[in-house]
Amino acid sequence: MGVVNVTPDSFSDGGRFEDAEAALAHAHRLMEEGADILDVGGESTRPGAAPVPVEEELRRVLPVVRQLRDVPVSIDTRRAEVMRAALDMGASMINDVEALAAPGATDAVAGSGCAVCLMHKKGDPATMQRDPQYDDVVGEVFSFLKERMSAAMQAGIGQDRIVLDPGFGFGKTLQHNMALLRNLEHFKSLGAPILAGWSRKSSLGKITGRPVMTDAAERLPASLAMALLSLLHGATILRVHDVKETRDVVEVWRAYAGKMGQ
Ligand code: HH2
Repeated sequence: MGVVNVTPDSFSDGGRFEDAEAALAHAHRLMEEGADILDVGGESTRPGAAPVPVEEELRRVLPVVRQLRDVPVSIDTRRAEVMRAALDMGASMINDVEALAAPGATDAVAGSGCAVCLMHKKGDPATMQRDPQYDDVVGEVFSFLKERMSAAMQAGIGQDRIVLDPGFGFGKTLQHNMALLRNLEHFKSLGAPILAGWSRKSSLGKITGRPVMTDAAERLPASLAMALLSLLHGATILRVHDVKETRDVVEVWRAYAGKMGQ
C-alpha cells in the first residue's frame, strides 16, 4: 500500500504533494513502482497534528481519487462525509485510524461493498504521544480490534471486507510498538488480514539514535527492516512511502518463505 499524502503537514512528506497534480504524479510513480493499493489522505494524523475542516479534506482528496484508475484506491479518513464522497468516486477501501468511531462512518462503509481497515489508536493525534500508558498493550489492542470488528460485522460489513491494524505509533511508546510487532501473529486469530504501518515513523528514529528526521531517506533502512519483520510476523499489507524499495523486501521475503511466483 503506497501512501499519497495530499497534505501540507504530514510528518515525512507534508507539502510535497499538496496540489492534485503533484499528488497524481506521485500516485502514478508509486503504481509504476509496484503498489497494489494507493492510500490517499487529506488530513495528517501525526502526533501533534490539528484536525482539518471536512470541506478542506474533501477539496484535497476528491480531485485525486477522481482521476486514479487501474489501481485499488484506499482513502485514509475518519469522516463519514469523506468516506461517502470518495466511495461514490470509485474508491474501494476505507482506511480509518478511528476504526469507524465517527458518527455515520459504519453506515457509510456498510452501505457499499468496500474493504475497510480498522486501526487501533489511543487518544487523539494532538496529545496521543504524551506518555501513553497500558497495563497490557497487546491484550488491550487485541480486545479493541475484536470489539470494533464485531461492531462492523453486526452493522453488515462482511468479515472478508475487514483488515486490522494495531496502529504503530498511535498512542504508543517504542516498547509498546515492539510488543505489538512481536505479537502480530496473535492478531491473525481474529480472522482478518493485518496491515502494518511502520514507514518512517519516529520510533525508528529512536532506535537508530537519530530522533529528528532531517531527510525522509534517513529512515528508509529502518523502515525496510520493519517491513521484513512485519512480514515475518504475519502482516499481509504494508503501508509505506517507499514502494520501490519495499517491493524488493517483499520479494526477498517471498523467496525465503517459498512463495515465489505467487
Ligand atoms: N499511519 C499514518 C497514517 N495512516 N493508517 C493505518 N491504517 N496505519 C498506519 O500506521 C497509519 C495510517 C501516519 O503516516 P503518514 O500518513 O505518513 O503521516 P501523516 O498522518 O502525518 O499524514
